[in-house]
Amino acid sequence: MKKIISGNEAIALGFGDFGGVFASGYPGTPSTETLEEVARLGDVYCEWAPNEKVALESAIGGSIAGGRSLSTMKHVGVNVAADALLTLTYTGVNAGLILMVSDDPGMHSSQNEQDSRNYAKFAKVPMLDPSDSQEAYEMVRAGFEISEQFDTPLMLRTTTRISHAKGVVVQQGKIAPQIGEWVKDVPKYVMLPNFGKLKHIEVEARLLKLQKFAETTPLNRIEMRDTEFGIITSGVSYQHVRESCPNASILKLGMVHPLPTQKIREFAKSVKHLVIVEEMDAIFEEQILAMGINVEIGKNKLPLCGEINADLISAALGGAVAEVTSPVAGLPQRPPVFCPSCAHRGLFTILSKLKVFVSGDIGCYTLGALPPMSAMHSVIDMGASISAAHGMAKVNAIAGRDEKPVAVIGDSTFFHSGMTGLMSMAYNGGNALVIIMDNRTTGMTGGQENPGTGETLQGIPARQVEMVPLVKALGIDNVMELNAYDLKETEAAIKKGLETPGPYVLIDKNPCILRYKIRKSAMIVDQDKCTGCRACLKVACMALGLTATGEKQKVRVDPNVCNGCGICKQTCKFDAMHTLEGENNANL
Ligand SMILES: Cc1ncc(C[n+]2csc(CCOP(=O)(O)OP(=O)(O)O)c2C)c(N)n1
Repeated sequence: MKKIISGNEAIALGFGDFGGVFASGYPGTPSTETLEEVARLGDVYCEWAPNEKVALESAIGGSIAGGRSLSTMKHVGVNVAADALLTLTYTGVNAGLILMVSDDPGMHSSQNEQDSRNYAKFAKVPMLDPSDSQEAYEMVRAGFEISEQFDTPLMLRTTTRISHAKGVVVQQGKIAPQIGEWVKDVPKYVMLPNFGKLKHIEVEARLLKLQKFAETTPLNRIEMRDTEFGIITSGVSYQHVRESCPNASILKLGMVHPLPTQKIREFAKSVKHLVIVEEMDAIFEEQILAMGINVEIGKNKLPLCGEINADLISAALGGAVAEVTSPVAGLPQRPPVFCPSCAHRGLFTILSKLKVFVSGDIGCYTLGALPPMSAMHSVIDMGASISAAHGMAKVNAIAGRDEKPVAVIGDSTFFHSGMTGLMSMAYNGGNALVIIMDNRTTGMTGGQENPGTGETLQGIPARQVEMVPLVKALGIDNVMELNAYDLKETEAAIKKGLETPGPYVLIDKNPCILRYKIRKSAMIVDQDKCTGCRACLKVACMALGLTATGEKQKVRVDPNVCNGCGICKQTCKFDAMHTLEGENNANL
């Protein structure tokens, strides 16, 4: 059967078709849809984990118990799961185990630009790098086979363009899942030093075997054409190379770790100029240079940062570059803002007013760092808001500074890795105000379920973790609830939290408007009362605009965009804003 699907959908389909039994992941662009698609298959078990470490460890358990397992995450998720990965490489697997990781060159939706091929090298595990949906699908099968044949976890890497671009996939025959034995094997699975030492030797030997395999597998193929330029490439870069240099010879690497050194030598000898086209780090290039092979064009002409495209390759090879007209040329810049009637807006309106130092985190609320709010002053990684605020407070105390930092974190991020930071703050006598924006979803990545939503990935009712008892159990005595739609209440609560010595937690429990499809009637502006002072525009809502140009410009509301939260109304000193029914919708 033929389908036109994205790389993520193709991997999910492959998981269903090639004997997949257990899948666990944590959302993160561009990987998220993979697990959602596995859930849609209906007949394969899958679940969201609270973070990537848990996801990978659960998949390890699935593999040990004999089921082909998959763990999905974005590139930075591997940092979280790395502790498990770097020892999993020693234990190896029982049934095949694939760690799917999606990189984001160009940082379309990420906090850094990280090349996961480094992890394959670091963990000494094989990695496959598909260049379209068909390959993504087939590499699930190859991945399970390699994982089982070599007793190793395997990393299946995508990048944004492979994860999200659609292509034709021809489905192959379905392999029914076969669950293997669940055996007790202490030297294999108990990584005490005496077993670990032996396992390390096995890992090095396995790598040599994998390298031999890389020489002959059809995953790595030479396409001989004109011998003027020979290009070594993989993943989406292969597509850009085909587009920009249709006549060039190519060594297309489907298995990007370990490298087929013999094949590379032969290919290099057979062409006049050797070129390496790889996005982000010079992983191939460094290894090929270390083999004593001259690379004429590589990172000397192609960027280390951002995505590579056909024009960049063409320019690097001295070819004619077609003039590119940006599809957005001439359009006004529009920075991202909170959705209309998002509760985060209420919180940041006040944080901005109070001019406190906000130790931020990763989620929709990170938009609070942008103008006009400009009320977030550090964002590092998931969970860092609380631990960093704790460190700031300690140093502030040593320096004799009387300012209490504010940490802002979402529910999904709190469950992911904020809880341990809060526990540390309680344990170590910290002094920060922590605000948990519990919108009952993982909003930033599209509204996924999490342990606080009361539903599983499949939408089945589940045990719901309650935030207040959880925070108290972590050692926090001062826990208050907050309604971020009410600006006065929010300001008072934050001031109280800042004045009270010691850790103080505020929890806003307003649900995500988008995820829960909450619709309220729009505001209207009484044009007779509006003075055009623009105070309301400071809440940065895209539903607000100005009336026609002229001296007496006033504020207007776009009723198709406004969701009637009433935050703007609370900033109006002239009582010019009302809902259509004339009522205040502030408490949604
Ligand atoms: C280690 C890691 N995993 C996943 C992501 C992707 N990601 C960004 S924000 C976020 C969670 C956002 O949810 P929440 O904290 O509840 O805030 P909301 O967006 O709902 O306001 C996720 C999963 C990431 N940036 N880093």
